[in-house]
Amino acid sequence: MRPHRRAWLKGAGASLAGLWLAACDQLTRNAQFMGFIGSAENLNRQVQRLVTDRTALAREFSPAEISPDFRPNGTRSPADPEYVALRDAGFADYRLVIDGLVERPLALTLAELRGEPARTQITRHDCVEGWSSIGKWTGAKLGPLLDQAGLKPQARYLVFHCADTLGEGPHGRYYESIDLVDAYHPQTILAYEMNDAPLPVPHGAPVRLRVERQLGYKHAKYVMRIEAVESFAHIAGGRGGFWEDRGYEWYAGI
Ligand SMILES: Nc1nc2c(c(=O)[nH]1)N[C@H]1C(S)=C(S)[C@@H](COP(=O)(O)O)O[C@H]1N2
Ligand SMILES: [Mo]
Repeated sequence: MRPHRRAWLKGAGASLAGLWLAACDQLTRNAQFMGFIGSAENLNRQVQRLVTDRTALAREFSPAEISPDFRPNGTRSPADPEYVALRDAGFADYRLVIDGLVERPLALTLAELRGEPARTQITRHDCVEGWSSIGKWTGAKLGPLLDQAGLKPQARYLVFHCADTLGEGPHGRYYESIDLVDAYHPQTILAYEMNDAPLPVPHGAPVRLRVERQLGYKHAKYVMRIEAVESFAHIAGGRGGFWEDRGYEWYAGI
């Protein structure tokens, strides 16, 4: 048995070494997205990136598995006057703005967004509150949109500014942020359809983010503007999102 075991161990060792080499290579290629390891959370993120492949796809499901009662959560109908006016006009005046650290800022109508490279996926949404639902999403792939806008080299995060006010005080507007690894993930889309129908208001009409390797609160609904930034420290509470400003982790990878 011993030689076999030795051979197996050698093989296992070699493939493990290969894995680490691949991971290191991955890390170096992503180096421009990472910056300095300044905090425990950053370190955590680096370790996460070493041991898992962040470009791996989230599991996709069959049409039969779609939840008949996908739960809306958080804001279900924004009362903000600007949103109400857009909604009452059937979102004809809606423009998805992509600006900040980009060469060519975009302001897309819904029709234009629907003309962009798209993807459909059936995925499971996991909320930290302890429920999950499966839904079918169609939307514009975020990566090609960013390439159209032309990210400047300093851009490290995307901030999603939403239309709804969920909390009290000066930072009550919902917002979120993701890094460029998640932004360019093939399943990251700006969804305008849910279960083959236009995205309903409770789920974020007219456009919401689907970032399938992250927990529910990262999936910004009612997206009005995507701002490319070098840092989100100056935005609202400075922690990168509405719930992050209230104590949730910025990195909510699943
Ligand atoms: N603009 C906005 N986006 C949001 C929220 C919100 O309240 N406002 N809630 C978040 C949370 S906690 C979850 S679980 C999901 C809920 O998405 P759903 O309403 O489609 O189920 O949206 C996320 N995105
Ligand atoms: Mo959530």
